[in-house]
Amino acid sequence: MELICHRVSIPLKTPFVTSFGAQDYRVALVFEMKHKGITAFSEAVTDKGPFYSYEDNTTAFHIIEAYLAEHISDAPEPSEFLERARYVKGHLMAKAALEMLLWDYHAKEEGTPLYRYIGQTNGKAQVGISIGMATPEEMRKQTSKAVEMGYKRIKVKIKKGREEEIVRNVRSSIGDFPLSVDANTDFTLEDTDALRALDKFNLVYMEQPLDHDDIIDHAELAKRIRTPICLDESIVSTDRARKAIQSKACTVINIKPGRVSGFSESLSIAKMAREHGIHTWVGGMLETGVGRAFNISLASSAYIDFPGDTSPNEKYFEKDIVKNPFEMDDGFITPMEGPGIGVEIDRERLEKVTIDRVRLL
Ligand code: OSB
Ligand code: MG
Repeated sequence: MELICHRVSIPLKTPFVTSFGAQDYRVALVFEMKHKGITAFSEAVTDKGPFYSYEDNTTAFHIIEAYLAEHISDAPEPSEFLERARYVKGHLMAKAALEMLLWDYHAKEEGTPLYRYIGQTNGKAQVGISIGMATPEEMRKQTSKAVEMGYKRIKVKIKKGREEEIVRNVRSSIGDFPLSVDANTDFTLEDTDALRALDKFNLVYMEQPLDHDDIIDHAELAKRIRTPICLDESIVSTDRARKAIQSKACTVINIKPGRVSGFSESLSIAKMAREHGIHTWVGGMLETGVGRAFNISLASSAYIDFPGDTSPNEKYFEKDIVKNPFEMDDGFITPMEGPGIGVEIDRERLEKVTIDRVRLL
């Protein structure tokens, strides 16, 4: 067994601005595992700093190196790895990176594309776009271009104090096209009036308005406003999703496999949500082609019913680390047909963007 962590830094085409800051590079941990003639890949969704959640690249690397890597040395099934890793509390993004590496490995071992390996599939993913904050002119331009390109839903980032101006501007640019907003935890219940003022824009949902680990206040907010609530940061497990659904804190869930300890938990959240009539979609974290391939495989699952934040690679990077980027056709992306995630690593490009590389096993 060989396990390598490549830390890469790739410039984004345009800086991505959210309520928690502006990002102009994607700094990612890409994992490569070689075992019994099979090479598997995965990517941690962490980035440079703990701004989306408390994990970042440094904590994820530390947890993986010190506590997790040894548990994949015999390439166990993903569920077996999670069982072995249960003694490590939290650090779900670190766990997800290795859990997904094992899904790619086992799908490749079977010679099956990951999107089929995980079970019932629609065969393709419905695609939406996540657009960062920018000047009003720029946001009008980007959102109307997204409609023309065939995206099935547009989400725009908002922050406290700019929410109404942003939504009014974008609404007037795209008419009644499906639109959502993502606050990335910028508000509190004291901002109820400001959030209620968005009701008139007929949003498909409002994503994570309140604190990153909150359920109770979201349930209260849901009673006070008409816009449906979608939870992202707050949903870290099936158990947390169950609590959110029971307390009526949300009617939509953004599933990011990299946030919830991987594919096993993602599928379990999606199945439970569908049983309760809760909508699900697959989010993104500006992943390279490696993480993107996982997201698109999951987004094509029959248990996912809403368009995700899974744009083609070219939205993010001039040149990705994969040779076979995704293309969008009529608002859909088809997962790769090769075994596992099906991406071919561009070794020359990977070499160029690598900051450092550590062999862990
Ligand atoms: O909250 O969904 C989010 C990007 C980085 C961190 C958090 C989020 C996002 C996005 C972009 O919205 C989704 C993507 O296009 O990858
Ligand atoms: Mg979000």
